[in-house]
Amino acid sequence: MFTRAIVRKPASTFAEGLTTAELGKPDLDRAREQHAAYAEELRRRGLDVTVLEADDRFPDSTFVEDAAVVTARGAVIARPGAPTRRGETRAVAAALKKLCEPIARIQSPGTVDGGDVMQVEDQFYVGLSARTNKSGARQLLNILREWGYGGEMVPMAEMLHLKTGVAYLGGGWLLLTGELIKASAFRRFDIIAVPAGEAYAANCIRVNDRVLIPQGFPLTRNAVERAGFDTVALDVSEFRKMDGGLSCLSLRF
Ligand code: CIR
Repeated sequence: MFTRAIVRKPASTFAEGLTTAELGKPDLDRAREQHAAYAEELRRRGLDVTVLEADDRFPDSTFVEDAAVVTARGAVIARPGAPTRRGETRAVAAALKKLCEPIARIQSPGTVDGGDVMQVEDQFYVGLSARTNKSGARQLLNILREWGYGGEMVPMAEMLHLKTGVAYLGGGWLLLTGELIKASAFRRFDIIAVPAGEAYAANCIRVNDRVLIPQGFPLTRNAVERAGFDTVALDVSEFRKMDGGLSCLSLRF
């Protein structure tokens, strides 16, 4: 069960962030509305939500998940792979200091984006993406090992982040798409393969009694419900335009 979340309001410079999506420019007012609805849904799931103020110096800072890895036994401040995102960690670290301990940090030359890190019970999977390098992954796994967690690296070639293509739903179920369907790390799980054309819906989050799923992906939603999960669909269209999704928008712990 999660009891807390941290989110950060979209910056007014949001549209200047990094993206490969080619879905057009995001509408800032809509993004703000979607963000408020997202935070409200987390509250409805029982979480105490800390809302950090926007910081216009960092267009991608609403994707707060990338700035840290938070566990029940401590938090690790990440070192984002994109240089334009490094400064985002300061405000997130300050917020985490009030909420958890111990706090560890990824050091140069290591890079880790939190979006590359998936927890499954006491095990962590760390994607080796263009953002997370081996040094960062090794540092992270060493810290987590000291806290009693296991973990492994997952090689990746195509996706932005590990959690772009995989979500742990609970009960041994993974939602998977693309290159990760074949990953040896995930063979022991029950798999829901995201149907063709709905790859974006692989970025879901299980929050206590519900799986939050992006709006507009009925095949995936049905598949998740058939596996026995209750779902809630949320509109995150403006975040999708900036390569972000449901998991990226919060730290949950
Ligand atoms: C970026 O490219 O870094 C942002 N525009 C999107 C980050 C999405 N975060 C995530 O998947 N955890």
